[in-house]
Amino acid sequence: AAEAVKTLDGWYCLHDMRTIDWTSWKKISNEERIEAIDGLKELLTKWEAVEEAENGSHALYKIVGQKADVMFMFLRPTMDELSDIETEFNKSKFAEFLIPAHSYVSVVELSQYSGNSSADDPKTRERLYPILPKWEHVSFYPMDKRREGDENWYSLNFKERARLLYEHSKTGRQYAGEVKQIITGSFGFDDWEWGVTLFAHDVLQLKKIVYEMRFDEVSALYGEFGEFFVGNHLPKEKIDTYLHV
Ligand code: 76R
Repeated sequence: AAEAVKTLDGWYCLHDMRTIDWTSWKKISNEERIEAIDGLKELLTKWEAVEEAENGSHALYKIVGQKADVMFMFLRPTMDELSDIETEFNKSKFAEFLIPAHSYVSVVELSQYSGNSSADDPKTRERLYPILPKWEHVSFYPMDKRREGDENWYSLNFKERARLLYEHSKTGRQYAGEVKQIITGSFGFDDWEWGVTLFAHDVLQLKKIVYEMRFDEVSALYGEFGEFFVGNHLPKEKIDTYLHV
């Protein structure tokens, strides 16, 4: 059998997408809306303190299109903390106006194809425990590696997979500074094998990198993709305007 690659695993990750029930949001009084918004901002302030202490990270994006309205991305040292966040958020006033749209559970993953990096190395630590960039745009999608007939990633030998991913990384590096990617593994956690979260200042770079990578042998032969979510950053200061009705 082919040999599994060793991985380094970092913070646990929850992508939580919600649709806003604007009809009921519009029906309540201004006071109630203020209460709900204040509650949301308090949670964000609490999460900011966690991020400040480097015990996790989070980001909030407005999803474009009908798949969802907002996406929270959370990173925490344990899966328990992710469920605590989810529960606390679900109990909040603001959550009364949200309809679950989608969620994805995974863990930040670095695969060790090109030599073993030490989990203590500061550069590696930065990648395993990343403070999410609050760049203007995000694209999130899950993916698998194909396991069909002659195109079976899981029966390729280690060297061949390492070669394919090395080629892949060369495409990736051309986007240095333009696109930041966080690969999270979700084997045993969710319906796909990996989550891909891409951040960009220029939204078009998200299209360009995903398109260009389709031509990399690894994606062309072995990439299978799920639903895509694209969004724009929603900083705390803009929440009032966003939720104003
Ligand atoms: O970890 C590293 O940076 C080393 C090289 C590397 C690996 C091992 C790398 C680099 N990736 C790796 C693994 Mn990647 N990546 C994706 C997608 O849309 C698509 O076609 C694929 C989605 C993007 C956009 C992307 C970007 N990568 C992986 C894996 C795990 C495979 C496994 O373990 O079997 C997946 C699923 C995956 C998918 N990758 C890079 C990028 C970018 C931008 C880089 C360069 C990073 C840098 O060097 O700064």
